[in-house]
Amino acid sequence: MQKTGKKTRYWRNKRYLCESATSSALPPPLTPILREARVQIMRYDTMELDEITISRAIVATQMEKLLEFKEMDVAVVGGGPSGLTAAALLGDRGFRVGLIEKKLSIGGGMWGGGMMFPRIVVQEQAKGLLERFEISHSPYKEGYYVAGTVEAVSKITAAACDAGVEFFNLFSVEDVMIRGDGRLSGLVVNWTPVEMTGLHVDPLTMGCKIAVDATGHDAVLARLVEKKGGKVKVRGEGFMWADRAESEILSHTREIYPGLVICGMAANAVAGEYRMGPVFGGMFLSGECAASLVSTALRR
Ligand code: 48F
Repeated sequence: MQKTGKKTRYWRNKRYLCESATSSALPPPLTPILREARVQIMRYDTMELDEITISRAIVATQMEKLLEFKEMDVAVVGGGPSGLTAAALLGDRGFRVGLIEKKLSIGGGMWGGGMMFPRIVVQEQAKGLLERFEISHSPYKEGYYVAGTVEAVSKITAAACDAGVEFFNLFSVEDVMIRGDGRLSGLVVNWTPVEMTGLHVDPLTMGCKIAVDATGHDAVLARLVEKKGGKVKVRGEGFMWADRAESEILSHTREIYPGLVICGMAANAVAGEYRMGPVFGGMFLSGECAASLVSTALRR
């Protein structure tokens, strides 16, 4: 007799269930599990979905969030490892934090690991943050830990969600608001597709008490302030020198302009510091450091 595997039986039952649910002929007797599944299908059959309600639900709730975050405590720009860490830790401390990310997905340079091998290396000093976000990691050599990029992005993002951080993806920051008091007080944003297509569409603004530039190698906010005459100098990043770049990053994580804290690779780019490649401990620690600086400034 031919043996039937678990998988084959599952699919045979599923096909039978679907066919019997739609067939007008009397089906053969159902097993208790199939009977229960069929009851569930019948129950959903009685619920009619309305397309307009679906659209209303999306537009109404998102508009509410947008209005709520028109004036936030902290705007973190860039959802890479440093921005995500800063946002999650600030949300945990009870601040209203919005994370603005120009791409569709959050995670920045973490997804790509090293040359598309989806692994990141984290050194001993940042092991505590891997543990805090419950990212599984294995030791490779003394002081070197390896983690999967998908898990790393997912777990820090989940921590940020749990901490109440609101995400505005596909939003591109194109300018900053600086008024007479010489303090950064908000961001000028537009839809990324508008930026990509070069359409002539005026942007909108989002107010914040403090902004974190976590835009990576481009150091977007710092460059904007520099370009428009704020007293900021972006020196541009140097060659690859992982040890030096990682050990100096915390000294470059600071408030570079009133209301603007810089972290992650952007901090090294502003300082003219070296780059480090796919070792990510410095990014996590810089995000943590930015969160402490912001929270001290806001509690002052
Ligand atoms: O580049 P990114 O991951 O920055 P990071 O947190 O980490 C750097 C590492 O990934 C890696 C490295 C370390 O080992 O060298 O490169 O410093 O994430 C920056 C995020 O900012 C977004 C961008 O899409 C990315 O997800 N971003 C850049 N410009 C804008 C922006 C903008 N104008 N508006 C909104 N988001």
